[in-house]
Amino acid sequence: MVPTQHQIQHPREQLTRLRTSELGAHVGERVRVAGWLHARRRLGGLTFLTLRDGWGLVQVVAEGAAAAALDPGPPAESVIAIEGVVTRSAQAPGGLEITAPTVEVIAAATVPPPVALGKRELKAGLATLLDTAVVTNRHPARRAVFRLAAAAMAGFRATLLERDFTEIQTPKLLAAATESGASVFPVDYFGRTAVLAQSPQLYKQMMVGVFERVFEVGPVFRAEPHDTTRHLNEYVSLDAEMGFITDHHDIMALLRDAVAGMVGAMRARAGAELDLLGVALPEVPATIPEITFVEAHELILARHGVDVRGELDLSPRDERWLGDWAREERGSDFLYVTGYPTRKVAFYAQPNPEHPEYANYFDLIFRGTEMVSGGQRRHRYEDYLAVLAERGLPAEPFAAYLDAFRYGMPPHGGFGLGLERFVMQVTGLPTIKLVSLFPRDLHRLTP
Ligand code: AMO
Repeated sequence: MVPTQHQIQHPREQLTRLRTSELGAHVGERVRVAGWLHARRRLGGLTFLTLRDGWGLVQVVAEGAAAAALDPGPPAESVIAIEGVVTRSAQAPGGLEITAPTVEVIAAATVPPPVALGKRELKAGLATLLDTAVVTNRHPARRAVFRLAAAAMAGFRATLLERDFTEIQTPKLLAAATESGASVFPVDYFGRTAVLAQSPQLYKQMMVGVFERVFEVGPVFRAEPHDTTRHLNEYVSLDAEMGFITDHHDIMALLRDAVAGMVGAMRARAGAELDLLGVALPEVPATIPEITFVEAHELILARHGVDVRGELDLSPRDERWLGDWAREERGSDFLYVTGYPTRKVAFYAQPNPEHPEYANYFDLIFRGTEMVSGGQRRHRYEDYLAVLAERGLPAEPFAAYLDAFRYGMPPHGGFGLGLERFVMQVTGLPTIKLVSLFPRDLHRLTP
């Protein structure tokens, strides 16, 4: 068996490194911890250090000569190891501290961090936070956001694996756009122009022909030149696609379970992070309320006196209003809007057989912001040829995709969920840029 990091014995040391999260079981023992020098302060003859590792923080108290030796001591963020006695202390954060310490500097920081990380709150403007993300992502409040995202991905995977979906990875370098020609990043591909995938859409559909049920967690790229609080130029898309469905309601039921799995995993795997951020998780109703696109327009007229009938989409303001209505009238943070105009949705969307001007398509609005799009797809070859011709789109770039339908595909559908949108809405952060480790936006290609 491969030993985990904390089981590896340091050759020169007698003590095994413990994680800060393990200290509660070692009160009264001499232990070794290692991590980053998070904060330091002097009080009377005492020096208090805070050590941060991948799991948490622990306070270290030195007195006498040991305290003097730490003045000034290594700079903040230096990597240090400490050996000392785990002691109960009502005043210490977490109720424990390490006393009688010896301090070993493993790697000294060469410059002070650009923003003081030792404070409870990170005091810096958005641009500074993002430009120095290599360091600011170390702060417990920033790290907590990314742990929540990781828990959400784990919950998504677990829910789909339980339902016998197969995880796939589809190509990100493509010959043509998958969503719309307007917002692709071109890439030089050995002298030809390739584009970065805007979604795994066409490939996840093809893979229904192989596995019936597939999902993917991966990056997608949108060249939208807007600087908004809800758009990134690279984001993580959680995609699923399933064969042999009756209509989009099968996909909406699946998505409901996936979101419940994501919320459940956040609670189970990131409880400390939720507490640290003061986040209240949403309840996912057993059945998420649904309103049709046409009803949504009527509702907006009745409640707000604004006539948006005839519009082909919902604006961010409309989504906000619908989110308020769902909370107030249905007690739900989530709302399905179904039946978007066929003219507006992608060519692969299946029209409603009874009202072909509306598609078997939906958006999921979460706390007033679109978080997911999905629906039933067309599955007959001749329907694709017809819709491409109708929209004046050439069939040639879609040749491989169309082959899937030529060789037989069942009724199917799926969805794409934006991970960062979801985590932004859960945490209530003011911009999606704070939910991406290293956001790619109009101005930022580094760090
Ligand atoms: P759509 O383009 O609506 O659908 O995207 C689905 C979800 O992805 C997120 N999203 C974004 N997040 C951050 N920055 C962006 N620029 C951005 N654009 C989209 C949103 C959105 O709801 N192929 C279809 C899905 C499907 O039908 O299966 C698609 O990509 O949360």
